[in-house]
Amino acid sequence: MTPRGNSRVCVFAVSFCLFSGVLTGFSSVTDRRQTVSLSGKWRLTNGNGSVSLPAEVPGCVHSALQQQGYIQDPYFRFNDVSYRWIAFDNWTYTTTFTASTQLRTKQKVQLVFDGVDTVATIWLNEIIVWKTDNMFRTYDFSVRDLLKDGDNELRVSFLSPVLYASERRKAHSAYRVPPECPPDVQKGECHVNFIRKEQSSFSWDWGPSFPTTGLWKDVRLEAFDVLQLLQVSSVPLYSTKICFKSFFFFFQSSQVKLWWPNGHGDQPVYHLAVGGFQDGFLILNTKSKVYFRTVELVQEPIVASPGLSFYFRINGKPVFLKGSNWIPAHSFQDQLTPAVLRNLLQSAVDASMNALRVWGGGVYEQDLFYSICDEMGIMVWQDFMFACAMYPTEDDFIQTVREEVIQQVQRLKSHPSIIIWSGNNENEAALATDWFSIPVSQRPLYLKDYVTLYVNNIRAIVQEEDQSRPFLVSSPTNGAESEQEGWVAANPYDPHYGDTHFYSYILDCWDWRNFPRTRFASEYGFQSWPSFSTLQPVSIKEDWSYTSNFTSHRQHHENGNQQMLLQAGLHFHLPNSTDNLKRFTDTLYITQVMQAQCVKTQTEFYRRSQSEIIEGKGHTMGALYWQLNDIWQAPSWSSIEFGGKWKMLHYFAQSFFAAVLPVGFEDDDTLFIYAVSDLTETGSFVDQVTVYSWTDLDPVCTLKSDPLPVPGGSAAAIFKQPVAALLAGCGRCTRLTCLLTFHLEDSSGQQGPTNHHFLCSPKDAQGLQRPNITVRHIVQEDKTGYTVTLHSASVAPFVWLDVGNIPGRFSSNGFLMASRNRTVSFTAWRPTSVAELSRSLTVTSLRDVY
Ligand code: BMA
Repeated sequence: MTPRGNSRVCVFAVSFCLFSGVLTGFSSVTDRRQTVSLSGKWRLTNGNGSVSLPAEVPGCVHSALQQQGYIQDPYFRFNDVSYRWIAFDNWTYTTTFTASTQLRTKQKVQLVFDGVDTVATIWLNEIIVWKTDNMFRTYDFSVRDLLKDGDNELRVSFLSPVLYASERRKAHSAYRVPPECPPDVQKGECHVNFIRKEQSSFSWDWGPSFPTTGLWKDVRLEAFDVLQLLQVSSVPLYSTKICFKSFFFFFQSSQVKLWWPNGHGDQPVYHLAVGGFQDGFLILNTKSKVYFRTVELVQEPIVASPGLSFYFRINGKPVFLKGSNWIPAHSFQDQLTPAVLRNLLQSAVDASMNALRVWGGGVYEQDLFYSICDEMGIMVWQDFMFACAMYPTEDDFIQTVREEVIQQVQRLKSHPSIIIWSGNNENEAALATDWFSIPVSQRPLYLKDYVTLYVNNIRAIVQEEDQSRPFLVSSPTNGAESEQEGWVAANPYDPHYGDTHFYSYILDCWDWRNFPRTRFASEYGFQSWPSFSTLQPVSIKEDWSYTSNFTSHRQHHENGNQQMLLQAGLHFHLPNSTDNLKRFTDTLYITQVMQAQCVKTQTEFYRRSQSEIIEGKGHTMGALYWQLNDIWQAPSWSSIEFGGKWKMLHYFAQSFFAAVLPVGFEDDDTLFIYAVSDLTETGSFVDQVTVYSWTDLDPVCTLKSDPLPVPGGSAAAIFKQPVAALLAGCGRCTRLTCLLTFHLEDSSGQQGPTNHHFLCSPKDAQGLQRPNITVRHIVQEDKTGYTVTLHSASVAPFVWLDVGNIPGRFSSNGFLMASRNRTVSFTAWRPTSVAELSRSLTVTSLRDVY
């Protein structure tokens, strides 16, 4: 698959099914096919008819109830629990429509549901046309003979997803399929693994329980006559089939421009036109976007290391994956707007990310998500939707999963952004490390179910449908080694193989020795709280303390709130204001400082480990922290709050994912600085270290390394000096009184961000003072752009600018201020003014919270 010389590369975006509504890429159909949208206003009634209201399709029951004023904002305070009843009721959607004579004279009339959530019976004119059981499938039925003159009635009766899951559990009496229920702290529903539905909708450790019901995607009628396809672009191609599985076109690689991940090149697009004729008439004219690239997952022996490598080669070039994990961006998918989606993905790119993992407990994202990733060069690691559980393997369950997988692979495989399919989230690890206390005697049973579902079915289908990208059975996994061990490795977290997930909230996150030197870090992270302006709309005054019922209600991870303070307390004084509100907002701040610094340390460790093998471990080629986005306003591992506001971590990611990055750390009291480069070419870098005293904004001394050639796609030590010697050479410095900043330079000046290294915990720093940061001025630069100039009297770590609920982002934030003046820009996402910004702006630094 590697395109060298004149080798061939495959075309993407040419697999499609003309009339099933699954035309991939962007299409504009100007054929004689007639489409009648049945989306829009429907009628919604509950089980006993006591509630009846208009409801939007696409939509869900919760959204309809809220829009019609039956319920408040489900995210407000404790409403997730108050509105639990909604998911226990059965609900029916009804609409009437007319089907013209002209429509009914077509050879075929299909009723198409792009998404039914989840267990429903569909009636057309009092005749059952189908029963559905899978939110991740489209359903279409031939209905021409059921349509009549005048009004036609379409009715979709849903069963409660919670009761259905529980019934399925009861029916599966032979052995349990754990976990039976989520932990109490999640306040969720049980047996979600028995229903093909967003697994996190029954609650997760970062999300509420809102088991939705509804027609969550479009509904329509499609009427058409049989088509003969005569020509595809300029390539003559004859077929009498209506529906194609895949076309493959082959080009010389030199003929096409390749699609590259963000930071490695452009994402050139080609347009494919398909025309169809019948009886001399043009009856079909569709357009699709086409991109070209290759992907390989390289698992091969490494010198001086047991195990196998694990990295991606894109268009023949090894690429370090930098990014995060994506979860559903809303409990009610119908409320997720294209603008929000685009903004989140833009935020990923703005933080120099080149990859996201669509995590297996959510949903296969909508087409727009992948199209934007294509455009922006975001590589997608696509899980199938199974997470943190065992799953049943009855025939009907397997059948519906098979259809789901076929449809999803066919829908998505034309996107170059998707570089890998993965069978599930953590289910190999759950089995291998016995999360669910399965008796040894029953283990073979569960292993058999595991292999049946992910290997014999999902993997087999993917291999048939899409040979263009790799498939992994699970994440984390030992990959090829797991396969050798019968698909479930003894230790799927083995750093010598595959990818790992690693979490520790107790170990000191400032000590890189606590992190596994893995081949590929696909999950790691720390929690923080969102900012006050995000919490305020869903809470009231009595909620605004770290010990309130609200604060503990929103925390779905056992001991999460305490863990954050314990971790923060290792290096920072905790907020102690006597003003309750200030103590609360300061505490939100300190959790964000902790999270940003922890994830920074861990990510930098992974990036600097890419070229080394130490004690048999290393060659790390991916860092995807957990998690990019939020589903509601609550504490979580995210770097972006619900609503799009960047946490401090996201601002840090801008730097720690930069293409050129200096990384500082200590080993045995020796300071090392590594130059990490994602550039294509070798760069010659010098490292400059500046030593500051906590008391003074004038540097104590500066040091420079010798120039070092650093090949593109590598990390190398550029500076090394025992800390004692460095401080001695610097005069009046000790570990407690001084800190370091450093950056890389080449002949054209500074390359990459300025980084910092603390020589002690800031809580022990001598001379750290309240910096009395003042806002010198705010200036409007253009329609949405403003600059804010700050003045500080002394060194100030973690300087945080917050403009409350004015949406937008700063050019940098949470920074170390080691200069008297600093100007940052602010890009507003809605119209604002200097006056509004001045009123809203607060500036907090570490020394301001205690
Ligand atoms: C992981 C994920 C999620 C979870 C996260 C934080 O392992 O796969 O299941 O939300 O950890 O606990």
